[in-house]
Amino acid sequence: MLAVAAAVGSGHLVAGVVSPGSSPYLAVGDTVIRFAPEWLTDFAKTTFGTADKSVLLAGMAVVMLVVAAAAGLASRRSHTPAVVVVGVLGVLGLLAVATAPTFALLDVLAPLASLGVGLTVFRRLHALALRTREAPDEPVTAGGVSRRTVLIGSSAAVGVASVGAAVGGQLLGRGAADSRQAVTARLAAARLAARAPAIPASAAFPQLGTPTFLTGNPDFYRIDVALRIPQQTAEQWSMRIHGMVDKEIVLRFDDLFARPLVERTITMTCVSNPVGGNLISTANFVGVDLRDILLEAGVRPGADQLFSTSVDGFTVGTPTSVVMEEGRGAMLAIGMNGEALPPEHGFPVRMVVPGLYGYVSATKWISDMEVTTFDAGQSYWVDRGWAVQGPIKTEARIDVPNGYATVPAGRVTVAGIAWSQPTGIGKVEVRMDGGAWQPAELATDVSGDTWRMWRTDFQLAPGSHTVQARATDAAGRTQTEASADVVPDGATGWPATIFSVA
Ligand SMILES: Nc1nc2c(c(=O)[nH]1)N[C@H]1C(S)=C(S)[C@@H](COP(=O)(O)O)O[C@H]1N2
Ligand SMILES: [Mo]
Repeated sequence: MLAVAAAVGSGHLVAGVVSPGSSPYLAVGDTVIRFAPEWLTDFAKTTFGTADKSVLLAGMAVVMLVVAAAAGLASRRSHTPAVVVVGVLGVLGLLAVATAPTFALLDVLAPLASLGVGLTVFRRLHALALRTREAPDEPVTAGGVSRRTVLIGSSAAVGVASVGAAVGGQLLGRGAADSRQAVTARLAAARLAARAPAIPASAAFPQLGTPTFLTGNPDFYRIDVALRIPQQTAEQWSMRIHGMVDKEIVLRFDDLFARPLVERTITMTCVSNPVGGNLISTANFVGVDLRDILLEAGVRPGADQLFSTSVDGFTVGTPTSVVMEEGRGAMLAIGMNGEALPPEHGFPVRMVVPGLYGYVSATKWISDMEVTTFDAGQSYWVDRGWAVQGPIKTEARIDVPNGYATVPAGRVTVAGIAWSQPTGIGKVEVRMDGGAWQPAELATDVSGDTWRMWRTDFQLAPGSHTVQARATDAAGRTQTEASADVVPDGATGWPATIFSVA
């Protein structure tokens, strides 16, 4: 039991230093919640309310102590049963951390520390206990302290250190989480200069198997090269705008709140999204207009690149002309779907520019912006061979039927999404087995900056079928049939799905 406590405590401590979300104990709890059946999470919510997570964590502690006690009793002679149990618990912690949606590479440190400490503490205490059982009163120090006293003292020390480590980890990791909670409360109380219009129910039909219009924060696609999720507080945040400007500006978090806060519904897309891929999501972002801030700074002529840097060192080069376009809606965002930005999506501040792929526009954990030229420096992904300009390409995706699904003969619904930010979708056409293109029914339009759902029906006989789709933007430009890989500037081609009718 002491070994398990030491494992949990040390993991929590290391996580507090590296990244609080990587605490193996908390990660296992989150994993249980993620994979729990809906009836169980509903039951927990109605029974325990907001204490549901604490109840789960306490329950986990009880289960672990019972398992540890049993393993201890089974290890009165050989250390094997307990080593296996501590090892399995440690590996579960590691798996929970590694599969978390918030995982970043250095997150492995906490569960590895946990595993190492758990095994070491067990082996040491177990060996000491075995020797004590043979000769409890044998003096082991010059002062005549008995082996039994050493065992009791060591056990007490491990117990105290475990609790201390857990508390320490909790205190160390609290800053950013508390700050984020405060920002969420502040956003809820803030009077926005402009709210995003409510999403009409007719803008989506998730019951068909297409996405909900707004993507929940935990489901929002995530792409970054961060080794750990930066743990900055809003109070620590600042961003300097400098370079080819008339006047340098240093923004602090409160300065953002002092400006008009606007809410915009924006579909973000990753350049690495293959045809048919899911690196695309939609959220209501709250933030300030980046164009207005740059107008105040006074961008000098010729400065065609906004070179932004994240606290993790990642860099992004955004075309100045796009950000300065009137009505484009480029923003420094602080809110996402009614809360502060989640840590993994850039808390406290990120950039969002409608119509540009994320790698040239969506700097998370932003900390600096140099107004410069494209000739003067290359951003992270441009340096690695990706295109300098990253406008989002018009694409359609088929969501139903699933590839290789078998559906009943008769009327078959084909449905999906299409996007062409910031222009918007004007038409989606679908064809079956190379036949004539037929227009799909489009869901209610929300904005050119967002995706648009589409659906249509076909009368189908049994056999194998191939359905294709193509989107046309609101300006009448149809997506190209030419299929291209994601490198260097985004995938193209008509999506196709092969399925069976039985
Ligand atoms: N700091 C930082 N910001 C980043 C990235 C990154 O690796 N690090 N990736 C970019 C890429 S490629 C994309 S597609 C978007 C993804 O944002 P999301 O993870 O919030 O969906 O963030 C962009 N901003
Ligand atoms: Mo991306």
